[in-house]
Amino acid sequence: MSYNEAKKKYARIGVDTEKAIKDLAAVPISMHCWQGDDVTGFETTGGASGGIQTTGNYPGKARNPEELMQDIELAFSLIPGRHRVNLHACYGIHEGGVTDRDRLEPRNFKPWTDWAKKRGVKLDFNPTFFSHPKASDGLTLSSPDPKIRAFWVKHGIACLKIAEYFATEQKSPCAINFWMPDGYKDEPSDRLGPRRRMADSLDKIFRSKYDRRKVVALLESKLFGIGVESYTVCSHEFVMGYAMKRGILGLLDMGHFHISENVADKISSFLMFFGKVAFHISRPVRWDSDHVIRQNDDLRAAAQEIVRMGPENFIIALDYFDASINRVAAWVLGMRNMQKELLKAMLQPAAALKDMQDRGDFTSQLVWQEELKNYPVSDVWEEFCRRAKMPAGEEWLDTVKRYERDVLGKR
Ligand code: RNT
Ligand code: ZN
Repeated sequence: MSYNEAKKKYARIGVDTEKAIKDLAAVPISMHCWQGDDVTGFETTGGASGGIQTTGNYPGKARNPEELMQDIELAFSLIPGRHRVNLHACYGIHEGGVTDRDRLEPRNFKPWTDWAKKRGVKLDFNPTFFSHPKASDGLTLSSPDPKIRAFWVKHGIACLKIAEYFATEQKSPCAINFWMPDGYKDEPSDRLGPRRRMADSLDKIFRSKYDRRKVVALLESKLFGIGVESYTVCSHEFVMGYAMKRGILGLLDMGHFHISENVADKISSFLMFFGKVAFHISRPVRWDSDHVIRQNDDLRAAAQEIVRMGPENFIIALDYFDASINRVAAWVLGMRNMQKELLKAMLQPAAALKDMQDRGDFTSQLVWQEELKNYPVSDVWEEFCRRAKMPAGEEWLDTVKRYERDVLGKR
């Protein structure tokens, strides 16, 4: 079917494909720099630690800022639309010795802002509370040791300043996400103490001077991690309560809940009480494995909620790290999958479906939900890509393969 036929078919059910194409082009997705090098960063050569883990050793990973920037550029050349890059504090760029996390400064990120300006991308940020000797027992802001807490409080404050610097440089807000791995492997004897210490440390960080119009602070919850199977300080309830009370935003990561929980169902409640929802789009397979996102039911459900509630009310960031496949392909595939699911949701007759629900016509609702799955989404996607001058189908992989041969393979 051609785009024009698809357009007519959608028009018959009250869906405007032109509007969908325009709307999709306006949704920025924050692409996580850490897929490019298995969450290694530029401080040490060790890999990620602290409840997260990459598996695989596919050749060609980025070893320095130049390589990472080059790989991101290639990925962006195959992804329609204007997107953002999400940096972690461990991706600071150091000259003449590594500046420790508590003393990081905007200057450690100047090459990133220079690069971002040149490429026309905006940056988001994350403090890094893991892969560090002072987090080797998995405790940071909730540690019983006041010196350890003080160190990480300084890190949090330093990162707020860096996020503010990004916002100033890019003349638009920067989202900064706080995720702390803190927790215990086995049943703790005190669940309250660590949570009190965590809240107190976070208070110290968020009471520091930063411009709340420029910096959008997020707090990410988690159910468990490797080595912290029994207790995670920043659980969902802790995050909901803290964020609500202190006027910051909670962040939902799709891999941080019980595997049978429907994360998409949480969105509407978050939106009601926070006004905005921040998301880490990920894919857990049996555990928080951070696989590359696929066009599966979970992603479909999340994208539908995002579209129904207005993408402008969301901070959409990807969070996965697969080291067993080409890392640039992992980015491109995940970003395009997110966009495809958003497009599918934008091509639904939302008002009609809602009306079926309200009328109690669940037969029609079920039939329509299924029939819509076979509507010609791909023709609209192809048109979207054609207008953005981007490859519409799997031919993008040829470019990545060529890059693998000519660039990644020589690393
Ligand atoms: C870990 C969290 C966190 C990290 C990134 C690297 O479980 O999901 O968001 O993946 O900060
Ligand atoms: Zn996450």
